[in-house]
Amino acid sequence: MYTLYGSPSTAGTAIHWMLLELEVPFDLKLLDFDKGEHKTPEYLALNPDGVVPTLVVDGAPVTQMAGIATLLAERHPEAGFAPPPGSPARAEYLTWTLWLANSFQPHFRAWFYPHEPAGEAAQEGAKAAARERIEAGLARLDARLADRDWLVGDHFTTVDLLATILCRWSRNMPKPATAWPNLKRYLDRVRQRPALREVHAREGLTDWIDG
Ligand SMILES: N[C@@H](CCC(=O)N[C@@H](CS)C(=O)NCC(=O)O)C(=O)O
Repeated sequence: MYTLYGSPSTAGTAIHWMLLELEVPFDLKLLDFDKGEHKTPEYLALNPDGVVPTLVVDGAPVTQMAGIATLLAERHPEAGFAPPPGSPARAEYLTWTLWLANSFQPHFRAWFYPHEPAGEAAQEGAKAAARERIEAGLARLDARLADRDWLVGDHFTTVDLLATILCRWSRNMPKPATAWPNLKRYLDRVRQRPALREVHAREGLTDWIDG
């Protein structure tokens, strides 16, 4: 049994979407950031960073969006969301998963929480640097999609799920992901997936899903 701790329009949305893709039963606890529900001692015992998502799997908390998505793909191999260990696409799958989580996602954290890397006084500079790096990352994804439908292999995997959620986070930035033509084509296709549309409806998200 799964219990997901998330919050609307966050990294928790990626795992909420994944659970809907998998059509597995789960309990959902949406935390209210304004009330500090992600910083209570009870929640910090599950996720010491005080962030979402946390997925409780058979009673044990698992954290980190990319790690949870990969774990779910491995627990439900019938969905085909991760190339199995030893398969030809596995190396690319690991490379792109780790690139998204380690090299790309942190720049969004710096964009949305610029005081963390820079301190209160230097937030504008931190945002400018984060924007530059996010745009470089989006350009990298766009180039990858120039001659292929999916980031890894020949069908949708958790790499596409993670990339789509990160692209969504750029929607109110000066140059959002949809400004790149290959990414736009790709995202238009992914945005037709019923589970992504369903997670928007369930979390009350009305922007971006229709372009
Ligand atoms: N590296 C973490 C980052 C998670 C993260 O930054 N979550 C944000 C929402 S997108 C959050 O919980 N922010 C609340 C806070 O930092 O207080 C992951 O991938 O799970």
